[in-house]
Amino acid sequence: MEIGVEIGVATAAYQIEGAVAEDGRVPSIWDTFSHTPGRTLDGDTGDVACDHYHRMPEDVALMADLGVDAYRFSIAWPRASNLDFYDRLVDALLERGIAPLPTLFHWDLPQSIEDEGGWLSRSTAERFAEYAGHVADRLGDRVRRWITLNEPFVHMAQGYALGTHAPGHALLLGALPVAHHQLLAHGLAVAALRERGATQVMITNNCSPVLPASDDDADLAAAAVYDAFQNRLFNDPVLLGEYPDFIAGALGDVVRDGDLAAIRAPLDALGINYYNPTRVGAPPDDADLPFDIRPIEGVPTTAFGWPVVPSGLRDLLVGLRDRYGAALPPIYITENGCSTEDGTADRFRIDFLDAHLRALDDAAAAGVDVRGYFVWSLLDNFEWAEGYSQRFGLVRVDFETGERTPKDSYRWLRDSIRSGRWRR
Ligand code: IFM
Repeated sequence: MEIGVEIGVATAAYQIEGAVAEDGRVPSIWDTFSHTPGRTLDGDTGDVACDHYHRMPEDVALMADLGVDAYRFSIAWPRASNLDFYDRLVDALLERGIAPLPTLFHWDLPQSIEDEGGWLSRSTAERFAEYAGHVADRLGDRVRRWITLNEPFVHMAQGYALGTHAPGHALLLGALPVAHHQLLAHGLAVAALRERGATQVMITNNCSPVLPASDDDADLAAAAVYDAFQNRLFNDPVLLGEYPDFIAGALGDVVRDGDLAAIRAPLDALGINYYNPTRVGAPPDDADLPFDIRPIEGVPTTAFGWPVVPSGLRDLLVGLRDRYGAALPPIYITENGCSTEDGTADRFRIDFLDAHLRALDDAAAAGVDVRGYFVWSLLDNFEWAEGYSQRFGLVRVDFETGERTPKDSYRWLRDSIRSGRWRR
């Protein structure tokens, strides 16, 4: 099998760094949320996490030994006043021949910006573009590839619609302005990054093939609505310059003249995070939302209980190609992976990754332009509201001592990279 893609690993700042009060870092919404009783499992916080902030050289050495081409990490907006850590990280990666692929926003909004309205406020989009320019001013001599936002759908849905993530608002459909302001932030940041020499800019959307619960009209209609929220709300404006019809109507005058042109700034690639398909049916009469998520039966599940459907990755990518046609840029799978039980004998993860890489190969064979695949994640880490209970790493982390122990999947990936299996 020869899919010929760049192979990498992915992480995010709040999930691994720790050092939340060091070197000028200001509080983020995740500091506030995780320190609020009842918000995260067992009250876990990212205060220390994997202590990557102090153990970065060791983690870069792990990546070098793994043999990855690239490392997708995120820059903490709360560290904007002192980017020295990322300066050192970028240098360490380049010394080891690993291409840096930073994401500028992976959910850790500075609390001070949330206090002024967060993503409900249009001004946050402008502030994000300034921050993007500031980071590129510092790192842009060595970093030419950027991801603007990670999974803006999840940040809107869990952070502002359901309240299960920071900042913890439960506004249901009232959260929709968060989508537009994140998209506007993306568009303005693309311009700021290009002005500073960026050669590859993308956004990372998490997408999920939607499986209607039945052929009934009501289930089909609910599935189409869900598809519009998860798969089209953030892809249509970026790729086509328009919102799905009913969402455009709901957004009303949140969208101003010129916004969609900014949001549609040409992209060099689209980042896609894939974990599983979603089965959707019609909601009960008294439901708050216009769809109902149902379990997918008869397939294995991860430790998180997520269904394992590798063919969904191929179906998703072929579906995107069919939907967007020539408007679809090359694709990077910027996250794919699974949580497993604690331990280093993780045959489950090896089988998961192998099956998904085969599905990627199938998508490439079907004509989808796939350029990269990033495993989520290098390290076991802070899994948001689930705290440290869900382990996604190729490398086990002992959260008491910080000790790293490569798992079987790490050795499998290393061997498969060394064998040239994924090279053109
Ligand atoms: O840990 C998260 C990551 O932050 C975003 N994508 C999904 C991962 C697993 O839930």
